[in-house]
Amino acid sequence: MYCVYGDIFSGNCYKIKLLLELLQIEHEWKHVDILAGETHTEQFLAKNQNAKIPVLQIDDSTCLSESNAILNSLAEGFSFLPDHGIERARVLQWQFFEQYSHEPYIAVARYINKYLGMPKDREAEYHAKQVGGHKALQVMSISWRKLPFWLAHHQPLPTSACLPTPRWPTKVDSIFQGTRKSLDGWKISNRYLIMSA
Ligand SMILES: N[C@@H](CCC(=O)N[C@@H](CS)C(=O)NCC(=O)O)C(=O)O
Repeated sequence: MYCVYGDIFSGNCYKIKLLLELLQIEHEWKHVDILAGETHTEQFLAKNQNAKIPVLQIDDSTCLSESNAILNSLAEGFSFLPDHGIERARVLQWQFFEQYSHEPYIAVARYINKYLGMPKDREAEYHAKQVGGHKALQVMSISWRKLPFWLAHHQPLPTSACLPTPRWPTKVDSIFQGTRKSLDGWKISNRYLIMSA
C-alpha cells in the first residue's frame, strides 16, 4: 500500500490527498511536522535528500518526491492525465506554471503568514511576494474562464496542481463547484476542495 509523508495543510501535500481520494486509492498518511524539523532527520533524508514533503513511498526501496511528479505517477492511466499530445502538454504547462510562477510567491507567502505567524524578520519577504502572487492569480483567473468546457471533457489535474492558493478567486471556486456537480462519479466532499487562507 502507498504511504504518503505529508502535512494536509500544505498545498503541495493536499493536492496528493485530493487525487488519492478522487481515485479512491488506498493509502496510509503519515504526518510530518516541518516546523519541528522532521524533514531533516536521517530517516526522512533517506526518503528525500531534498528534505521536503510530500513524499510518496511506493515500496520498501522506492520513494518519489516533487508533488507534480507524484500526481502524474498516480494519475497515469486515468483520464486526469491525458496520455499524449497537446492535452498532456497542457497538464504539464500548468504544473510548470505552478512551480515557477505560483508556488514561490503564493505558497511561500502563505507559509510565512500561516505557519510561521509572520515573524518580523520575514515581513519584508512576505510583502515582496505579493506582486508575483497577484500576477499568478490573475493569469489563473483569466485563463480558467475557458475551463468549464475543458473540464467537461477532461478532468482537472492541472487545476489541482495549482491548489496552494490562499484565497480562490470566486470565479475559479464557482467553476469548481459547478463542474463537480455536473460530473458523474465525483464522490468528494467539500472539505477536499476548499483550502483555508
Ligand atoms: N517543489 C516541491 C516543493 C515541496 C515543498 O516546498 N515542501 C515544503 C512544504 S509545502 C517543505 O517540505 N518544507 C520543509 C522544509 O523546507 O524544510 C514540491 O512540489 O513537492
